[in-house]
Amino acid sequence: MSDCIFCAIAAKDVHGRIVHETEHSLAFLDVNPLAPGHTLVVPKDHYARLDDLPEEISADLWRTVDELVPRVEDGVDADATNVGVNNGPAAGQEVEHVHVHIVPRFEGDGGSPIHAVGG
Ligand code: IU
Repeated sequence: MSDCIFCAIAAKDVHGRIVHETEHSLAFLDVNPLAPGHTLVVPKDHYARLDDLPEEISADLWRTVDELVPRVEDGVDADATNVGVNNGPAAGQEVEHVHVHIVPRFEGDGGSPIHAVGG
């Protein structure tokens, strides 16, 4: 998609702080991190929502997330991570290109867990 920032990063037309790459997925540091090491994992091709992903690309994406979670935690010496997707604008998705957030968490950091609506 021509005006998509994550497509541009995946195409290397725009600089991203890329930390990992597979055949179908790319991981890079969030430009506005919620915590040090906040990483986004995206499919290289443009898909807006999780249920748009073809099976092979979805499998590659989640395999990449699985591999990166411990690496991100180790990299910044985190105690835990929040891993999540804002899947659609009503859920807070601002960039309409699927991205999985890996947010490092530290004991007592005061950050928010993912809560149920109204929780
Ligand atoms: P959201 O789930 O769509 O709300 O998250 C979008 C994220 O993309 C957000 O954390 C931004 O800081 C991040 N981001 C980025 O890393 N690089 C960019 O050029 C843009 C947004 I625009």
